[in-house]
Amino acid sequence: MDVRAALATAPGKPLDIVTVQLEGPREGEVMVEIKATGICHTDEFTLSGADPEGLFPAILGHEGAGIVVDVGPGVTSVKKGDHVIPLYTPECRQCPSCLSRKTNLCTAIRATQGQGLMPDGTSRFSFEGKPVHHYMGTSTFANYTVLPEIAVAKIREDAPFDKVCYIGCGVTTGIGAVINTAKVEQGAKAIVFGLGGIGLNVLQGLRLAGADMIIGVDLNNDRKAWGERFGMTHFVNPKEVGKDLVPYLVDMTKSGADQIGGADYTFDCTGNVTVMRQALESCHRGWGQSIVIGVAPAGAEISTRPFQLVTGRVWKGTAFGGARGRTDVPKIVDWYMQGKIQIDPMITHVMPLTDINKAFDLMKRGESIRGVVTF
Ligand code: NAD
Ligand code: AHE
Ligand code: ZN
Repeated sequence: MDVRAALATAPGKPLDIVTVQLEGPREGEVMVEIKATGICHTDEFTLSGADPEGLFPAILGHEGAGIVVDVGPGVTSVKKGDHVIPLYTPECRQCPSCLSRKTNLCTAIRATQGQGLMPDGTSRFSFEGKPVHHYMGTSTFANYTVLPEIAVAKIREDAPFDKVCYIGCGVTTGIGAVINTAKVEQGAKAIVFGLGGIGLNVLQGLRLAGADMIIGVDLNNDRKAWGERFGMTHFVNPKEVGKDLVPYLVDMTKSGADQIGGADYTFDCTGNVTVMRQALESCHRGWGQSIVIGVAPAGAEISTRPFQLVTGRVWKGTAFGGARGRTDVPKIVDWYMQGKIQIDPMITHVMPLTDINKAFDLMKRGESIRGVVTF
C-alpha cells in the first residue's frame, strides 16, 4: 500500500516527504496506523550521521502512537482496532534478558533491528522499487508502519495520541531513569544535566520520587523557567559559573557535619561526554550514582580517574528508562490520564508531516521541548 513518509536519504540532509510502499504484516507482525509521533534528539543524532548504526535510506521516528489496522498470522496479544505505542525496546518475555528480570534490554529482535530490518531479515518499506530501512524497529515518521507484535504496547483507548506518543520515548526514558534505574529515594539530592525533552522528564520523575534538592544544569537560560515548572529547585548555567563546574556543584550540595558535598544522583541528558564526566564527578563520595541517558556520537568515549569509582561513585546507563515496554508503558499512560504526570506543556509544537524538518530545526535551536507530528 502507499504510505506518506518522511524519508531520510543521506546523513545531514533534510527529510523528504514522499509516498513509499509498505507491505502487509507477516507472521508475528502487526500494521499500525500512526496517528502522532514525537521528534526526539536521537532522531536528529541518527539523521546527522553521528550514529554508528545509522542507515540510509530509512524512515526514522521512534516516539509514536496509533491504531492496529492489520495483524499477521500467529498474532495473539493485540487485534485490529487496539490502540498501541510502538516500542523500540520490545518485550518478548521469553529471551534470556527478559527472563533474567535484571534488564529491560530484550534481545529477541535486537540484531535485525540494528540492521534496519524486520526479524525475518527483510524490509516492509520500499521507495521507487528499492528497499528502505526501518529505524529502531519502529519507523514512526510514516502514517502506517509494520512492527513485530512484541514491539507494541496496548494502551487505553481514551488516551490522546498527540500526547501519549511522547511516552514512546521521552517521558518513559526520563521518569524511568529515576524510578527504575537510579531508584531515587525520598529526600535525595539530584543534578540533571540538560533540560530538554528528556531532562524535564527526569525532573518530574525526581519530583514524583520525593527528591529534595533538584539542580538543573543547562547552557540555555530559557530552560530555567522550564525546569522550575517540573520540580527543579536550583538552576546552573555552566557558562555563568565563573569557575570549574564540578566544585561549584559539589559546594551547592554540601550538608551535614562532614561538609563533603556531591549529589546522591546525577543524570546526563546531553549526550556530551565531557558533561558525562562532570555528572559522575559531581556525585557524592561513597554512594553517588551517575546515570548516563544521553547518546554520544560515533567514536566518543568517556573517561575519569578510576579513583572516582574506587571512592564509591557509580556510573550507570539506561535505555528507555529501564522500562519493560508492554508491561510499563500502559501504566505510564494511566499515570498521565490520572494527572500524576504532565505531558501537555512539554509538547510545544504540533505540525503536519510536511513540516517535520521544522521540528528538527526548532530542537537544534533550543526553541522547542517536543515537536509532535500529527497525521
Ligand atoms: P534536547 O535537544 O531536547 O535537549 C538537550 C538539552 O541539553 C538542551 O536543553 C541543551 O541546551 C542541553 N545541553 C546541550 N549541551 C549541554 C551542555 N554541554 N551542558 C548543559 N546542557 C547542555 O534532547 P533530548 O531529546 O532531551 O535528548 C537528550 C539526550 O538523550 C540525547 O543525547 C538523546 O539522544 C538521548 N536519549 C537517550 C535515551 C535513552 O534511552 N538512553 C532516550 C531518549 C533520548
Ligand atoms: N545506535 C547507537 C545507540 C543509540 C542508543 O543508545 N539508543 C538507545 C535509545 S535512544 C532513544 O532515543 C537505546 O535504546 N539503546 C539500546 C539499544 O539496544 O540500542 C549506537 O551508538 O550504536
Ligand atoms: Zn528517543
